[in-house]
Amino acid sequence: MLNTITRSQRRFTTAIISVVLLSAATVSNAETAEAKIARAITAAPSDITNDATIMDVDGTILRAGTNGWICLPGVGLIPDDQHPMCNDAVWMKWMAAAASGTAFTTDVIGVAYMMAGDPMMNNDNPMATDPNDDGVWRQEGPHIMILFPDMDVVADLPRNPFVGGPYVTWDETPLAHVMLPMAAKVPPK
Ligand SMILES: [Cu+2]
Repeated sequence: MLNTITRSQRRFTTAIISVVLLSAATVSNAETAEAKIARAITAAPSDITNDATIMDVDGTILRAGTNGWICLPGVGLIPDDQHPMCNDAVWMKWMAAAASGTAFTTDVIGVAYMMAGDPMMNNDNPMATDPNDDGVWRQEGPHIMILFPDMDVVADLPRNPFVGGPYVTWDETPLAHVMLPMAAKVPPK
C-alpha cells in the first residue's frame, strides 16, 4: 500500500515541503530559544522532556538531550504553528517523509506526545486548509499519536473523532495514524 502513493498524495507532500521552508523562515527569528524550549517541554511528561533534545522546526538544536526523544516548539509542517510535540525516532522518520514527499514505512510502532493540543485539522484530508473544505474538522486537546507498521491492525477503530476514544486520522493516506485523546472535545461550529 505504501508503495502506491497516488499523484495527488505526492502533490500534497511536495506542498508540505514549501510550507516547511516558509515556516522555518518566518518563525525562527521571532522568538527566543528559551521561549521555544519552554513551549516544547509542555508537550510531554517531565520524565520525557527533562532529557529530551529540543529541536526547532527548522532542525536547529536548541538543547541537546540524551534519551532519544525530540521535542519541537510547533508542528513544523504548518506555518507559524505553536503546538509543541515530543517525538520518538519513528515519528521523526514520519516527519521527514512528510516533508520530503517520500513514502513512510516502519517495522515498529511510533509514539508522539502532544499534551498541549493540536491545531485545527481536517481529519479526512491533511491538505485541507479552508474551514469550508469537505471532511470532518477537529481541534484535539491533549493527546498521544501512534504510528503502526500496518494500519490494517487498527481497521476497527472509528474514523469519527467525536465518538470518544482512539480514532484514525488521515485514513487511506501515507500519513495515517491513530489519535489517542486525553480530554473530551466537541465539533467546531
Ligand atoms: Cu497531534
